Order: sequence, then structure tokens, then C-alpha cells
Amino acid sequence: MDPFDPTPDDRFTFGLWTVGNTGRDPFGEAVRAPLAPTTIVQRLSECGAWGVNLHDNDLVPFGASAAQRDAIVREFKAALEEHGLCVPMATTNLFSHPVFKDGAFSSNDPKVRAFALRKTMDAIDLGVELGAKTYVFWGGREGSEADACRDPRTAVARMRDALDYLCEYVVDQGYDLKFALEAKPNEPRGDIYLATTGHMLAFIATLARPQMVGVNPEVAHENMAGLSFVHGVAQAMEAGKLFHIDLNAQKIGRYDQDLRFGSEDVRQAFLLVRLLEGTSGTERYSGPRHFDAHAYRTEDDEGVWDFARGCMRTYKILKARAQAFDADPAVRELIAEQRDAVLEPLCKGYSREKAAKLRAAALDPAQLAARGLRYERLDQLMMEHLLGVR
Ligand code: GCO
Ligand code: MN
Ligand code: MN
Repeated sequence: MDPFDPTPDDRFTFGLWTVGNTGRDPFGEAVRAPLAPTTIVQRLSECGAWGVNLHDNDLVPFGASAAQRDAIVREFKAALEEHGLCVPMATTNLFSHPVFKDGAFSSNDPKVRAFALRKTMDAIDLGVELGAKTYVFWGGREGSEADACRDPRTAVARMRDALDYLCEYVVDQGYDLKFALEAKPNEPRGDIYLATTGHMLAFIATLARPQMVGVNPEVAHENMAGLSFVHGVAQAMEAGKLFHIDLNAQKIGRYDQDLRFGSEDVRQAFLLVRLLEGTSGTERYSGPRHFDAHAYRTEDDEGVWDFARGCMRTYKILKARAQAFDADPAVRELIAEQRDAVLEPLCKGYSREKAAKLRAAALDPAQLAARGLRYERLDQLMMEHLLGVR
């Protein structure tokens, strides 16, 4: 078997909306027919994926009756069972229906806020019924164009009220579920509140049950804001808050492209996989490797599965490249941690005595500054591993 072919052990997941994307965009019609969720389950399993994620309305159409819902869910569960796929994550569509045109949880209309909360409770029930352990919140319509319509502080406070309410709902139901908040700076709104993973991390600390809530960063979204995705993900990991991840690719400064993982900025993709897999000896991310991306509009149905396999294969290839990079003695030597048995204890944990000793220590900035760091060599080594010649 090709070592880069995916297997369920790799814990790769796709959303129903990703491989099911029909290629519609603001300028053109669909180029592919919609795929039945049960077909997606079968095809994903044939590709070597581990799980499938969904919005409530990817599976159960908006406005379906209780009997219709139950029939659809029964059929879907049977397909999951037959093809050995799980549903690790679920989420709510709070953006497609016109009722959400000015936001869901942050809407100025208390009736819209009430409807959004109720829809989310139903969608949480659906996700839990399918086995989801993580529930994503992406507030696509929680934003503005005419900014005078509401104070942004009010929007944030309403988002907090909604998340606090829903955390209590989960606890009250006895569900084993945690929340992952996904940021995006704009699109479909002119500006979206809580625009980056950093904003989300600060917001989480203000919630009533912060331990239940983490983040779901997306490559494309941090790139749209011109930020380093790797740094954002690393900060979330360091805070114990990387509950989920949306992998894809994006050119900086564009609309949300949601491209095949690794297909733009291979260096950042390499550094991301290295971080998630902990190949440099750091703690590994243990959650699903989820792809929130879709095939080019040029593709027919077969192209969609080329796309899906491509996401997973690139991830595995980059993992192997990262392992080789971190095992390379030349690399290890260049990034070996520098130690100072005298100064380090003085700089950790303040006391008056330590501060006095620190002030008295001999430190020569000119001498420290004179040393070249050899990052040119380090980065070239990374390029050579990445390009497969080392
Ligand atoms: C986007 C978003 C969405 C969300 C998904 C979960 O591409 O703008 O990533 O795809 O992740 O809808 O709610
Ligand atoms: Mn996106
Ligand atoms: Mn996403």
C-alpha cells in the first residue's frame, strides 16, 4: 500500500458541505449535482476518511417535520454504520436562511435571537444523537455593514449570553460535548465580530464556563486577515484550547477560498503539520484532522474525490517531511535549546533577591548581539526537506 494513502487511524474528517459543495459562487450557478449524504458517507469511507461532520441543514432540510427528520437520521445512521464512519463534530447553519440576514445571536431582534437559540438547541440534540463530541460555532452572519446599527460591545455581550445559555443547556442535558468557536474576519458580512482566533481566545475567558469552550481555527480565515495561522494555532494549543481545526488553503488577501489542504503556501502547511503532529518533540494535537475545503469549480464528481484524497495525502506527506526534518542532526544542532544554569533560575519566579542578583549579573549586549544565528541555513534545510532532496 502507498504509505501516503489515508486510513481511519489518521482521523481525517470532511464536512458534508465540503465534498458536497456544488460549486455555486456569487457569480455562477452550481456545476455539480448535490450528493446525497448517504452517498458522501460511502465515498468518504472508500477514500480512507475516518469521520464526517455536518450542519443541521446539511442533513435535515430547514423546516422538515419531526417525522421527516427522524426518517432522514435513521437512514444516515444506517449508512454510517455500514461504512464505518463516525460524526465527531456538528454545527448549526445560522447563516443561510434570510431570517439571519443581520445575525443570529447578535441580531437586534429578540425574536431572531430566540429562534437562533432554539435552532441551535435542536441542532445540538441532532449532533449528540449522531455521536458528536465537539460542537462548532461559526458566526457567519454575526457582523455588520452599516456599523451604526448596533454597538459592537452589545454584539459581543449577546454572543456571550447565547454561549453561556447553550453551555448550561449541554450541562443540563448531561451531554458530553464541548464547544469550539471559529473566527473569520469578514465574508459574508462586511466585518464579522470576534474576527480572529485571538479575539476568540480572549472572549472565551469571559464566559461562565470557559473550560467547556475552545477554538476551531481555519487556515483560510487567519490568512484572510494576513496573520500567521501557525502562531494562532500554537497559542491556542499552549492555552489548551485547540478543540478542533479547519484545514484548507488560501492565498493571502483574497476572499475565503477554502482550497485543497496544502495547495497554497506549502511552507506554512508544513509548519502547521509539524506543530499538530509534534514532530519536534512537543505535545501532539489529538483531535480530528478536519478539512473545511471544497473542490475547484472546474471539477465533476470524480474531481471531488481527487480533491478529498489530495487533502489527506498532502497532510501525510507533510507529516513524513516534518518527521525527517526534525530527525535531521543538522537541524537539531541549529535549534538545540540554549541553557544557562545561573541566569535561567534568576529569570523565573520573581523575588527581591533574584532581581538583585539579576541586576548584578555580567551581561554584555554587544557580545550577545555579535552572534549570527544561522537561520538562513536552518530555513534552507527546511526547504530542502520540503522539496524532497534531503
Ligand atoms: C467558511 C466557514 C464555514 C464554517 C462551517 C462551520 O468557509 O466560511 O469555514 O465553512 O466552518 O460552516 O459552520
Ligand atoms: Mn473558510
Ligand atoms: Mn471553517
